[in-house]
Amino acid sequence: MNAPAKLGLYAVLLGAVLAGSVAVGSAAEPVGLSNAAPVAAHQGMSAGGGTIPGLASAADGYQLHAAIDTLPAGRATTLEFTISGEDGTVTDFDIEHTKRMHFIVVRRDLTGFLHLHPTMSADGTWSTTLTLADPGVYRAYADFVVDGEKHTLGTDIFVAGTFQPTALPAPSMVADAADGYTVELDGDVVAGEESTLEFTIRRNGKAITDIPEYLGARGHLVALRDGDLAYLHVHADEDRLEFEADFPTAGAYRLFLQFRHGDQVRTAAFTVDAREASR
Ligand SMILES: [Cu+2]
Repeated sequence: MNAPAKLGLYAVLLGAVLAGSVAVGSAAEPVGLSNAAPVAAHQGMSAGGGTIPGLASAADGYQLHAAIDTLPAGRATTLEFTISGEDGTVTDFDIEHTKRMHFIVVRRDLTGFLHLHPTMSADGTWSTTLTLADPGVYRAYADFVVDGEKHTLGTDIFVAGTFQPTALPAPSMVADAADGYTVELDGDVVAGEESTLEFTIRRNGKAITDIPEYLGARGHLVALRDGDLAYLHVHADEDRLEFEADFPTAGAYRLFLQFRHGDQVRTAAFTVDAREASR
């Protein structure tokens, strides 16, 4: 598992195969999550060009180049990367949800979730400092918008050491978000059709309604498909923690909901099992 080139090729091939199968399975149905808010504000939420977001390091004419693919365990390290397009390194990114780049890192067993906002130098080099506490193979996603179109490119990062994979937690409608915070998920998750996901935040059992904006929304949701880590990233309805989700296939997904309360960003992780639509 420590040959980046092989993994990269595997991801590209897998992406191609999945894109093909989705195209056959539901011709008009884009893979992705759409927001409950008006569609105009969330253009590009579909797969874009038929590829499933996050599975490839190059798609739709753009490519992610990470300066390093190996990080030491438990030590803050600066990671640099660039995005290239047809005319070379891209420097002109659109602002999406108050940032020009959203960078998500998660270990391939769906633990250790990080959501970072790198800074860009004039030549288009993005950099962010991160600490990956535990050894293993991580997936990093660069989530950005250029000329109004959303792109999500992925690459693997290795952290050497003894890797202890964590089994995917069983599906649950309640997640612990530490410091007495719990989040309850309400919604019927059905593959291949729009599912509404609503979250209720409680602290010490009492419902909390004063959720301030975090990056221009009440909350952010990243959904990753178990098995291949296909990526879906959405933002909440302006007023409520509610999302419209389009899970492409039946099976398990890990959801990472982020919200801010008490001047701290908190993350609640859920396993959901998208069921087959009844026919
Ligand atoms: Cu972000």
